[in-house]
Formats: sequence, C-alpha cells, structure tokens
Amino acid sequence: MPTPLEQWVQESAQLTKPEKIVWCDGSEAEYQRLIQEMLATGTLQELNQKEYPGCYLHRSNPNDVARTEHLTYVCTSQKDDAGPNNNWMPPAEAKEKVGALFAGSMKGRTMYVVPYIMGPASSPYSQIGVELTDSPYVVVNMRIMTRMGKAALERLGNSDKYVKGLHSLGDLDPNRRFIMHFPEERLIWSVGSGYGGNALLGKKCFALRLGSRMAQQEGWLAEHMLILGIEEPNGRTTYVAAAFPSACGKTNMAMLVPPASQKGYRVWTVGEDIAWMNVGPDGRLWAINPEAGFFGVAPGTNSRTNPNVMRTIRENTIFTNVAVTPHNTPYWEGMDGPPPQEAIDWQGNPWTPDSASKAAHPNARFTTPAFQCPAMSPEWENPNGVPISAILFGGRRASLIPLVYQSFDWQHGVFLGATMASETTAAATGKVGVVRRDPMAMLPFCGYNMGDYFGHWLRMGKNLSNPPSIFRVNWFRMSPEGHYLWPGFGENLRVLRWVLGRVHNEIGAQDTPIGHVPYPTGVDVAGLDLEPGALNELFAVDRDGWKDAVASQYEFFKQYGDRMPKEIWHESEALAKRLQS
Ligand code: OXD
Ligand code: MN
Repeated sequence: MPTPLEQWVQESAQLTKPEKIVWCDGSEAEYQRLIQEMLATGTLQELNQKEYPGCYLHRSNPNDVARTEHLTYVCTSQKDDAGPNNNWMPPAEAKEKVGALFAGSMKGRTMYVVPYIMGPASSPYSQIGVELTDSPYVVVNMRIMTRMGKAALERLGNSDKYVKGLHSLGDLDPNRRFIMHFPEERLIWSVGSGYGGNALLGKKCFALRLGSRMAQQEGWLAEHMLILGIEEPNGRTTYVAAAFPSACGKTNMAMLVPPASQKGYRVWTVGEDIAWMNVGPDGRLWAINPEAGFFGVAPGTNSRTNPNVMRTIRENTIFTNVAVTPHNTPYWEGMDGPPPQEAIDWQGNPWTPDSASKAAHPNARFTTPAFQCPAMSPEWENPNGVPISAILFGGRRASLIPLVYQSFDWQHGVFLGATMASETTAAATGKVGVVRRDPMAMLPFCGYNMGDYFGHWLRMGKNLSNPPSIFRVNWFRMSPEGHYLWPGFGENLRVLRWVLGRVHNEIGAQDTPIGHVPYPTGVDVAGLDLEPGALNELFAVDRDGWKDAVASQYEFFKQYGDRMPKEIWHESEALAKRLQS
C-alpha cells in the first residue's frame, strides 16, 4: 500500500509528467550535488570562495523578482471566507485553470519531493509540509529555510497530516503565473514563478496564509512577526514579538546591536519574519519561529544597519539578484564603503556608479542559515518557544503615528493592529511609497476573511490570563524637510527600554486619546543628535490628523460588513469620542 504522501506524489507526477522523481533527504551531500548541478547549468554562479565560502549568486528572470499579490488567490468554497482582503476563485475553477498550466509542466525536468518541518523538529507546535518542485534553486533554499528531508519524513510516518505544496516554474510567463491556496484541503499550487515568496511554499503560503487559517480553527496565532529577547544589565530577559510590513526592517530589528551608550543590554534573535504563537499552560503567549533561515532584503544592509546579518551571510548563503564586484564578491546599494568603480549588475550587465540603473535589484535577497547568526538566542529552538511579554505593531509612516505608544488593554491593542497602515515597498510588485492599510502587517498574508481574523485576535485575548501588552511603533517619522526624526536601527533599543519599563510596571506614561504615550523624559535620548523639536513631534498627538485617520479606518473596516467584530467598531467610536473631548 502506498502511503498518503506516495499517493499524492504519484498523482502529481501524472499531472506534471517529470522525467524523474527525486526524494530529498536534506543531507549536506545532496545539497552540494544540487549546487554543482546548478553551477553547471548556469542557474547559480560561484562567488569568491575565499571571501564568501559556500556562497553563490542566482539571477532570476527579470520579470520574477518579488511577490505578485495580484496573482495570489485564496480558493475557498464560499467567497466570504476568503474576504475582501484576498483575491478569490472557486476551487473547481482554480483547479481547472491552473491544472492546465501544471499539465506536462515538468516534462524533461526532475520533480523533487521536499518534506520539511516548520518549527523546531521536536516542538509540539511544529507542522509538516511537503513541496513538490521542479526547481533545484527552490530545493536548496528550502534546505536553508526549513528543517528539510529525513527528519520531516520520520515525523510524518504514514500520516496524511501535512500541508501539500505543488510548485512548478512553468515557463515563467507572468500571464501564466498563479499562487493558489486551498485552505479547505491544506493545499498550495504555485506555478510560473521562482521568487522566494511565491515559490518557497513553507514561508508565506504555508506558515502565514494556510497557517493563519489553521491557527484560527485551532486556537493559536500565525503572524508576520519577528521574535527577540532583550537582556537587561540586571540579567532579566524579556521577549517581544513585532509585526512590520515587508522590507520595513524586521530583520534588522530582530538582530539589533545596542549602541555603546546602552551598556549592558543585549538583544537575542529568535525569529525575523514569522511567529507561531500558542497559549501556554501558564496563560501566557508562547512563540516559536517556524523557519530555520533568513530570506532577507540585501539593499540597505551594512555593518551599521545590521552587523549581525553581515556576519551571518559570509558563508553558505545564496544571494539572489545582487550585483558582483570585480573581486566576485556581492554588492548592493547601501553596502559598506564606497561603491565599486565597476560591477556586473543584477541582470548581468556592466555597471558603474554613473549608471542610471541600480546595481542590485531593490528586492535583492540573501538566503542564509539562522544558526550562523551571532545573535541567535539560546532559546531559538526551544520546543516550547519563548514567552511573549509585548507585541509591537509598526508601519512606515512619515507623519501622524508617534514613535511609540501603548494600548489601554488587549481589545484596544487589537484595534491598534487592525488600524495599521504603511507606505508600500519593493517586496511586492506595484507602486512603492503609497500608504495602504495593512492590519497587523498581514494584509498580503491573512488566508481568510480579515473580519474573522480580528475576531480571532479578540478571542485569543480571552484565552490568555496573562496577555502581552500591545504597542504601536514608528521608526520612520519625517520632518517637513524630509529628514528622519529618529535615528532608528540600534538606537531603537531606547524605545524598547520604554516598552520593558511599561511591561514590568516600572515607568509611567501620559494618557492621551490614542493610548499611553511616553512622557517627554520617558525615552532616554541622552547623547542623541536629534533635530530641535524632534521629541515633541515624535510624541505629539495631532487631533485633527487623528480625526482624518478615524474616517479612513472607518472606510477600510466597512468593506468587511457583518464579519467585522462589534468590539472593533466600539474601539473606533471610543477613539472618535476621546478625540472630541
Ligand atoms: C518577505 C516578505 O519576504 O514579507 O519576508 O515579502
Ligand atoms: Mn516577510
């Protein structure tokens, strides 16, 4: 008798017609063999092995460099279950339409069977997925990003409890590109793209879109959040989870290095993109990082913005769409030092600092193993996870949103997450820099109706006898002249210290209509070279601006109709009232 997995592999092979099928064991030997094969076909290029041992460059098709939200669908039998936050197609129609693209798509290619675990191998909170793919680039990236191969197969046994993901590069034509989610079958179909967020199915497709729906059904949370621990000079470590939209500095914050002025503090990385959080027996929220690697944005990364990741990516890293210097080392805009006098750009063309185009694609990426990061927490693979004391919601907002403030309680905190908005970035195709509503940084990743999602968050609060405190943060406030008002990066530790002070009841705050805002002296700014008046700006509550925000939030919430929990409307009305008084 074939196992449920063997049966699905057979069915998928009948559809896609690969030349051969390879079951991946996740071993180092297998990884090296795939790398050699890709070097031979030109899919990968070797980088300077003396300076970057085990590092390679991949240049993607120039039309395939970011997530394609307009081609991403949630296919539920009822349209309302996908909600206005998702593109929707009836499952049967999706199967027919995209099935036609999968038919024979692996002819002449190898189908790799990639079993993987999301989460620490022995954690009760971990889950199993299997990806079938015709892309060896996807296989090696999955080996970095997940616990892949033998361990996953062993944990799965004969069970049919795993998330299925079928992926084919197809012909990379954007007109024949679809990323389909079938939450009712715990199935993902992705065709026509090799880009990480579209093709590494454990990440956004499973850990967030299907994961969020599974979490709603099972009573946990799957969130677009980093997880970090802050160790204070007294030895106390407090864990924080923080949601930011793509390319807003989650990786940098997760690996924050306190500046010299913040003596005795240390930040420990647990995760930098996704958090799975469960109610522990103690009534606290416990988080695991379902991933085993980082798929981070390269441009802007340097030894000031993220020294830890700069060390992490010096070995065993796959770079995608970066430029290369004459020394065959990777280069991107915002790297350390002056730009090279000449380079080969991300598309393989000669480049100089005078070129009109960028050397690296703005969404160029590195895929790198988490264990190589010098800041990794000793707890990062703890099967129970780490207890979360604070949740931060942050967007990229030039105006209005203060540097930091705290919600009055859990329900108000859910409202703060639900009303998040942020300026768009290069991590998805489309216009960059426009403000869009992005509740909990989950708009592109919530695999079901967001009205129900807010309801789930509210219910979670009732199940937590000791819930985390909830905060909004904004590192991106600008002066009217267009300068950042806050230095950000390592200096964000000063804001985290205020958060710790609040969590441990060690510091007061001003009650304002929007929440608890620091007193002007609440955040330690000693030694910072802030613009005159910056602190006032950073903590100001602009009542007229907030009244406009309430109106815009109202318009956004309205589209969720009767799926919108009444508690969120109550919060909206209460805020409007406080702003009047
Ligand atoms: C990511 C993203 O790759 O959010 O993490 O786009
Ligand atoms: Mn992300």
